[in-house]
Amino acid sequence: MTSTPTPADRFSFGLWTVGWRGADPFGDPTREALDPVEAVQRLAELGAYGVSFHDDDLIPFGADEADRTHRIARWRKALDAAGLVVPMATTNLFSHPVFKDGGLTSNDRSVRRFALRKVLRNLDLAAELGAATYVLWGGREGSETDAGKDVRAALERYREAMNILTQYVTDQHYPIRFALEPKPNEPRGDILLPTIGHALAFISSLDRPELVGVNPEVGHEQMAGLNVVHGVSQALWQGKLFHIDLNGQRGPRFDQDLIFGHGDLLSAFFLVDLLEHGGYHGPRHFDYKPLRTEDRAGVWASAAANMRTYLLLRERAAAFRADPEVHRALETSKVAQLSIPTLRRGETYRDLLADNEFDPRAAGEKGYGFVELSQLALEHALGAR
Ligand SMILES: [Mn+2]
Repeated sequence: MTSTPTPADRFSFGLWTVGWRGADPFGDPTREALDPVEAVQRLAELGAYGVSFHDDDLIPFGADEADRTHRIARWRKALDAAGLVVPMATTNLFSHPVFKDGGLTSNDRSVRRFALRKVLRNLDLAAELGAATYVLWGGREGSETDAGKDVRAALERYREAMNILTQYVTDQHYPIRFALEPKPNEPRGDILLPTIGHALAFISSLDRPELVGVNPEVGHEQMAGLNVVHGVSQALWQGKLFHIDLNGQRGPRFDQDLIFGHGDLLSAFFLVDLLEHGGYHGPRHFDYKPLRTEDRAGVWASAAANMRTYLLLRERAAAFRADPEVHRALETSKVAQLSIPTLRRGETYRDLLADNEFDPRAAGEKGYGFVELSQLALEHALGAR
């Protein structure tokens, strides 16, 4: 059955996802800490191929050298035994109080220097574990008051940091690329690089833009009221979709990190269709939180649910693409015509200006048939066709 995940599907999970203990701003943890070794074993059993981590997920902040070495060796052994890879790594620059005004863009210069050292150190571990992508989610890079942050200076420091990091991986010959993860707010009132578009514009200002792309998260775009399929499409079009965080969200509200598909299901359907048919070959990475109401069994059920939902939607998207009725509806809607250049080969704007064959009244009267197409998609998504 295609809804049973295998490593060929390239599903990966953050250690912090299944390891989330359910603490929120109003309540204590509802689950015991999860051993990263158990996480690896269980995820492999469920059919995942990879696991990602923040430095602090694996090595507690401030751990001594011997403890660090021991924890890495123990985890590495578990990875090898389970046959899991580490496609992506990242840095925790948000939990410790030292990062309360940000890491790479803190107003305090000594904090910025400390944050950069923390990233550089974890880059060595990422390279050692074979991670191809290094994600930067700047959750604390922002402000609550516009009086307290010179945003232009903060962006300049962000750029300085990215230039140092890309210089470092180049000098070390690490085959690592960076992916910036946009988010509009939470935990800061406003976060820098709030959307995919902001991040793409920022990347174009860097010394080595080819080493930096984006890691869009479904819920983060939807928190901003944006269409994640459009954002991811633009990232793909610009060759910048280096990684993706799949999850669910119900519109603009706090970051829900629901199971993939458990928010806007139709958007999830179109996103899977885009990833499967749009040329994305990276990991299908889930960045979600198992509901706080669940016990350990519920955690593993939620991990399995993410993968199963993706596979079901993949199957539904393939059926949509294969349906002759859909082909006819796409034709009526002229969807493929958009890929044809507006001018003919060799044609100039002079030829264009001389073209007076067009009848705008007739063209204005004709419908595009998007309703039929949209309904066909919905029926395929529901498994009704
Ligand atoms: Mn999130």
